[in-house]
Amino acid sequence: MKILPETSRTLSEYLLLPGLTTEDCTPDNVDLRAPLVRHRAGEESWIRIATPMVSAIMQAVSSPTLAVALAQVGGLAFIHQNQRIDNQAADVLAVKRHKAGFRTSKVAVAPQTQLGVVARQLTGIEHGVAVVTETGAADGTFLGIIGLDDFHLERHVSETAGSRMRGRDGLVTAPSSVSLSDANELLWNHHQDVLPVIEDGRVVSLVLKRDYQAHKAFHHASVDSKKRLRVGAGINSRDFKDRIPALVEAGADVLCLDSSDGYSVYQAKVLEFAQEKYGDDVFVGAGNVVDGRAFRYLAEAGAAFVKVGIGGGAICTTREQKGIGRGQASALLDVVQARDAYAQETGVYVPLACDGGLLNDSHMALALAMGADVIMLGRYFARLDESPSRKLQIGGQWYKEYWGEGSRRAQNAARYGQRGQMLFEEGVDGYVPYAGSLYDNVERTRAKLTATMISCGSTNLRDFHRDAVLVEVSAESFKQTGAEIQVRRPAFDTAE
Ligand code: MZP
Repeated sequence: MKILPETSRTLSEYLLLPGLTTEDCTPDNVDLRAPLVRHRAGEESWIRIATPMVSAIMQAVSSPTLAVALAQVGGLAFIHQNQRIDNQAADVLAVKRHKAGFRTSKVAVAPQTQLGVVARQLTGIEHGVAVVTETGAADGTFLGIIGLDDFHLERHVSETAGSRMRGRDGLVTAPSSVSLSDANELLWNHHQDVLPVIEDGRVVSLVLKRDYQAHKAFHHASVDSKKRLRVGAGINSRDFKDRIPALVEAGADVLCLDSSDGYSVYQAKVLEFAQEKYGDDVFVGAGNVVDGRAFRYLAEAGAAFVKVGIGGGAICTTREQKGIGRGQASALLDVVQARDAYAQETGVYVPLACDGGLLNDSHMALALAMGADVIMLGRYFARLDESPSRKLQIGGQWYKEYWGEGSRRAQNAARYGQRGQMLFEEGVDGYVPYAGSLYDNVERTRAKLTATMISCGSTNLRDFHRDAVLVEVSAESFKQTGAEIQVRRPAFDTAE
């Protein structure tokens, strides 16, 4: 037994000191691009993303809809592996086949939904229309469209979506094979503001006239050499011999082992399999780890990137259940040191994803300053319209469901199984406050990260890693930060 001569510290225990802000440090000059997969140190990574944010490999987080939205704003989602291989491959394919100009993010309501509820659901939704379906779920049978212009809240207060919607019989729709230019043609010819694209009686996407007018372009989009959106996918160390080929075939850009504890020979075996079968054509990330030994083991086994973090996730109870974990800051600082030493020795840079327990945007800035290349987030994305979980109202507030992969609900035996079954839980099943659209949230987070880097005098993440100066925060400083004040709720929280 050995006890490390250090205290396990969280990200909240650090602050950044401002650096010299020069004329170069303008928002337009700040480059948030991050490497995602291993490469020669000092050179560019094969896969770089313009927004250093990736989504957690979780049922409640990474759906194709979220993956499309996140890739559009420059991040990357990892479609979760806690599902049948063919279903996961179909999710990956859906993202790779996504067509620009077709919005997959939809608000859906049932015909019996009260208009007051429809109005609240649409508040803050930039495109302002909801799909009416038989079940009220986005993939239910399509009945019509309803937007804020279709009703007057006071006049129609007691009416329902079904009574005010534009029914499917009166609407021009298009099949999923329609091209964007044909879709726009239909919109203009039929004086419609929205065109539902239908497959098997269900809406698969919407084309909006206002997108055409706004020439909506995603300047940071994560795209491959064929301009298709990029997407990642989770794998496990059990069915990898079947899952990896199916995901590669579907077009996944990068894979990642999904495990709470990645320091194992099982991960090395998966990496070896991928290396033997695909050489350098397939990238497989590994983890999670919390120290330099584990990083080196996975880097030497060929990991494309390594994920850092055990026990910090918002829904995680691993520390209570198994006594395993490490404060995210201590884990990250240790692994960053090992990553840099490995790069120095071998000339190979293995990027790091800081995964779990980031409670606010400043934690992302701190993690990037400490040396993380990208941030993996679960709770952050679960709160948004694009996540696959249900949105519901509790005590007048809107929430979205969020459950851990170690919870009974997820039944993720490949990640958490004890002898192939789940004998105890390592995660909880709960709700997180609803926070609106991914597009708005990521834009705001990007603005905050940019502002932090400007204050610290850095215009790119490499300089930020090198030049950031951090201090530990005393318990007294914590108290001061928490001075009692009744804070006015920000407008975007009260929108619902
Ligand atoms: P967070 O962003 O919600 O704080 O954390 C997300 C991360 O928590 C995931 O990427 C994963 O590593 C981890 N996770 C997922 N499920 C559990 C669990 O049930 C968990 N214990 O710890």
